[in-house]
Amino acid sequence: MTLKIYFAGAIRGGRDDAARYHAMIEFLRTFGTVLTEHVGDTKLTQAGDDGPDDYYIHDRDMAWLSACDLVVAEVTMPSLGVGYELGWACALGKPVLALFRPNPDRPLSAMIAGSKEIVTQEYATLDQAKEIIREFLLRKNCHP
Ligand code: 6K6
Repeated sequence: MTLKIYFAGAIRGGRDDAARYHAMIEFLRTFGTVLTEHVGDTKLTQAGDDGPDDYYIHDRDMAWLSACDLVVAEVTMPSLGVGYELGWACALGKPVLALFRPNPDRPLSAMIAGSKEIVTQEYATLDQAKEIIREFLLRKNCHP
């Protein structure tokens, strides 16, 4: 059965990291299906919309979150939506990897960094992020 991956990254929180999300999603696609590919769409703006309304987006994303095998999140750009998704992912018992680029001006929320359910890993380069993702997935017995 194909691995179902839920990738979370900021949308209304800010799109500065959209190209990074895109590259991570491309890498994750070598392991399985990424249910939330639109998060890495570099044409999707902070103000844009890809669904009829917010209720539709929320319910569709929650259905994908319930259906996924695991969650990978890029949490450097603070996002209420990503925080909400990670809280639900933990409540649903999904394995969660959170990738974070350290920045002295803006430390990661203690609710993510201090969660025992969330595996938080710091990285600097995309290659490092890919290696972290690969190790996390292999530990979950997921192979390319
Ligand atoms: C697109 C651009 C601006 O608003 C949108 C609405 N479209 C969304 N489509 C799909 N997923 C969304 C959307 N808005 C938020 N999400 C989910 O929340 C994604 O799965 C992201 O991981 C997360 C981003 O939350 P915010 O608070 O940064 O928007």
